[in-house]
Amino acid sequence: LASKAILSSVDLSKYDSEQARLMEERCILVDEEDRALGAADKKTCHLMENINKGLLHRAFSAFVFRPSDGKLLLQQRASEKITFPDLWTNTCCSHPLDDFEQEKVEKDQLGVRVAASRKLEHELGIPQSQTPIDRFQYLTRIHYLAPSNGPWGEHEVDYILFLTADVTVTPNLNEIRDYKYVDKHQLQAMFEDPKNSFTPWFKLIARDFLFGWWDELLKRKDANGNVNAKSL
Ligand code: DMA
Ligand code: MN
Repeated sequence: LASKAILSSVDLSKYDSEQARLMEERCILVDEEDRALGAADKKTCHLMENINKGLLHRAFSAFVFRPSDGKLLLQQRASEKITFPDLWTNTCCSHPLDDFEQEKVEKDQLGVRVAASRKLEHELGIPQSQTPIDRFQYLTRIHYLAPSNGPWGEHEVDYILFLTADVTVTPNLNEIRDYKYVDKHQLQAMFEDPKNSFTPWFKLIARDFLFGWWDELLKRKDANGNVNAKSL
């Protein structure tokens, strides 16, 4: 599959320069069983032209919940994002990178945990000390494909990670426009309001998994009455 991917001539100069630079990151290519096959740059991985030939890479979707009330932290993607700009989505998504040795480690999902902690800091300014990698709860991985705007799209094996933690958010405005904490009813109301648009993976995860897991999370409270994803 990797050998069939072509280096496309799509011109990134009309996009935000920082987001264009980040397209040089190297994603981990995988097969449908999530076996690592090598690496390719983020631009190559996110062109529908290559995705339609079967190019698939590894990703994570992190969901951060506030311990005191179990609310989920959402973000709205910045207009500068090349793929899926301006859409509301879960706390943070990105890719473990071939650029970092630790992020390639598969044992106990170490690679995606390390990547999640790194990107929660990069996108939301959450200090990594507030997102220790052993506190992420791995739930499952999903294989999905979704076109975005223009030539872009996603085709990923996506690891779903929950973290219940008090976090300090200092948004990186090149990555996120807005953020908010919601309970289940507030999220449901957001989904029902046609003024809001959401990423396809967040809609899929919400429909198939999130609401059920969230109920479980809210049932598991520690002695202080705080919810705790670690016990799921
Ligand atoms: C990619 O997210 C990962 C998923 C699960 C869609 P992203 O586009 O936010 O990645 P990045 O922030 O690295 O551009
Ligand atoms: Mn991706």
